[in-house]
Amino acid sequence: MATKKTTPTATTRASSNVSHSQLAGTDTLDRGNTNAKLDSLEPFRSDATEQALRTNQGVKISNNQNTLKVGDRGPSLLEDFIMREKITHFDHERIPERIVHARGTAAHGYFQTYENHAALTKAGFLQDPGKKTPVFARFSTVQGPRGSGDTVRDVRGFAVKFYTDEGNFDLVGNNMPVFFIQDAIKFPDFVHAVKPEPHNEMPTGGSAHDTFWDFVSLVPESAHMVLWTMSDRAIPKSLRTMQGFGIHTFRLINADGKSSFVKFHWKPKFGVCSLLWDEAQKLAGKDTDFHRRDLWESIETGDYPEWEFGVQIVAEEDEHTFDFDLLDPTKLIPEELVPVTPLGKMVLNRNPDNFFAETEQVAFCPGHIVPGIDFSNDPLLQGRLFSYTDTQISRLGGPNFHEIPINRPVAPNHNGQRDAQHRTTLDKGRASYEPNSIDGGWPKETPPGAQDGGFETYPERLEAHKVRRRSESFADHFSQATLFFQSMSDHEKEHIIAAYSFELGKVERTWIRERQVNEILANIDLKLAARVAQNLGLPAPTAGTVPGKAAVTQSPALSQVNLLSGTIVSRKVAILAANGVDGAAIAALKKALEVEGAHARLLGPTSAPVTTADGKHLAVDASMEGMPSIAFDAVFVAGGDESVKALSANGVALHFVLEAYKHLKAIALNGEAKQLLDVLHLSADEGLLVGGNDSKAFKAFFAAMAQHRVWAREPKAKAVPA
Ligand code: HDE
Repeated sequence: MATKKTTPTATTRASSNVSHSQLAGTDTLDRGNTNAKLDSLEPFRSDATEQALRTNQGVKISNNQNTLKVGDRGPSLLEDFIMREKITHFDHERIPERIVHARGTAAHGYFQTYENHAALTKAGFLQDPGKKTPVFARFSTVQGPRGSGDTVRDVRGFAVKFYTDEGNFDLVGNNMPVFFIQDAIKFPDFVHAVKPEPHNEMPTGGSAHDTFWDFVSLVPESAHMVLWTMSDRAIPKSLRTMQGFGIHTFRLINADGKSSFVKFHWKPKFGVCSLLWDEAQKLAGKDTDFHRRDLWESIETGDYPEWEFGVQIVAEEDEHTFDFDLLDPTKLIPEELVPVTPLGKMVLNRNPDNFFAETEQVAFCPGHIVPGIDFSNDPLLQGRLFSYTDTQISRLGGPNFHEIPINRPVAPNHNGQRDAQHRTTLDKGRASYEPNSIDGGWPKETPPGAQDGGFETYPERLEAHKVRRRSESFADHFSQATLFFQSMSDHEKEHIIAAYSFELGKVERTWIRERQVNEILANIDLKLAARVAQNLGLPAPTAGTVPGKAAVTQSPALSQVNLLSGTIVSRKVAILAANGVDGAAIAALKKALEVEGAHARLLGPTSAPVTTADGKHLAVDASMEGMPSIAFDAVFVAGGDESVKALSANGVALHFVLEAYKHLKAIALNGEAKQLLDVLHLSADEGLLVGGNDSKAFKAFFAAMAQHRVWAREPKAKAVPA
């Protein structure tokens, strides 16, 4: 029997203005609810199960294989409205991709406040700990087009739409807490410089080219952010192991009208960690969808990505107590000065049904705020408030993009805005203006109030001249870059030096390389400048060019070394096996991993099952070539004499282990597999372990995995080919 299933016309009609509103406050935010339940609450989710194939006008189609022709071999007829409708629609299936952040992936979930934060803000979604607010979060790279690789060196967008009862709140942030420029008017210049060069449209998805380094070496305000993008933060291990930041200073306003300045933060439950550069480059080719796939699969397997949402709070009267300006988006507030106050958590637990309708059509805007939240005068934020709505008009084809299902607010949205392209709402009544005396005066304004009031802007007092100038308080471009560099661990510093050397090595014009080293890096850190200069064959600068930096201390909160989760939950282990493998060792490891919440994949020389030493057949998940070591966090080579002999003579298997070694991953050589140390000329270390199937061996293996990488191995691993 057919379940629900509306006809296409009924779907269109039902989709006006009901949307997610019925979703809020229901338990559909928890996974486990059937799709049927979601379908009935969100009638725009169309399910064709047991439905006839029809035209867009609802006519049943009897033959979808052939065009209407004059005889079997004759010309086609213009009369064929079925073929014309189908081809016309197809011809227009693409919309412009986002000008930046085109490559993205997204998921549904919910936000839940830990407690009532009424003292800080009157925003409704931060009041009731029993309430779950639906969210849709989209993560993206910035530079590359829609089809570009996930693991390129780039900033990641971190945009969250909260469907609150008081309207949509969009927190459109990044995975880094600062930005390249201080004023919105420079954004087109910056983006033109970082995008592929105009003559040959290269490179795709990367900043290692002349125009980018030309611009940033001429614009010292970019120094801090460029340092972040040369750090491991620009090659995150997964989207769920990234921090997120609102970047700009915002305001939170409570019911008494008291305002506090805040910086928004997302802290991931799975810890913060990154890929290695070699791994990232290989993944960009071997699995272009690496991050997208991880997000999707972690939700499907129930390892729900989760972040703690928090704020750094600065009292209104403390606005000028820092040695930088709170309005300057190239500065962060060190967490050691102002700790992050946790407010609630976000859990992503449902994948989209349709990439285009949801991930592609979602339209974020920093200007989408709700009562209890307000902007600061950050000149970058102020420009963004204009840009996002403007861009949707060409990207989504008109000013009615808020009616696209994924963009519809939970709250009702009646007003006098009418017509325009793609209007789907059928507004009743005759008055599309306010005030009116025809429709009873509706819809009417709501005066501001403690709760449920109309939006009221914080009445900040301003008195100034109209000027086209940069504030003097924005002038120090290097202190925080130095703070960031000096807060890195040794291996993080090495990665930064290597990244600058790689990128600048691709720059063709020597004067751009020199300017970056002498006028930017030398002002950040002379050792950094000297090492990069050496790698580029340039003389090392002996002094910076800019005096007057703030006293720099350390900020341990900036180093990823201090941000691991400490567990191996959701980590992936490759088990290498061939015929004759010790089946008991595999079973014991799988069981132990399950207890820890980690996952195992059995890989064989081919996709054919392997036979254990005691004659059992084990299905493999993939061949070692099909799922390379870069797709895993750790490797377990199972014992068994015959199996280990076969693997020792198999170039793909040996490369698999060597590559994992080079990428500083935990490797356990079980039983006879310890022979691989000799075969590969490696020696055991704190993460290259030799052992049996006992809990002691597993414990050591898991402890090494929880460290994410065996950093002590890094200098040695450099000599290993892979
Ligand atoms: Fe954006 N940015 N941006 N941006 N941005 C866009 O909006 C813009 C900036 C960010 O997943 C565009 O819908 C200007 C900072 C994210 O759909 C566009 C300026 C931050 C996303 C736009 C900035 C961001 C965008 C392109 C300087 C971090 C993807 C398509 C004043 C706080 C959202 C679109 C998604 C997307 C403009 C700077 C984050 C053109 C003018 C700073 C996460 O409107």
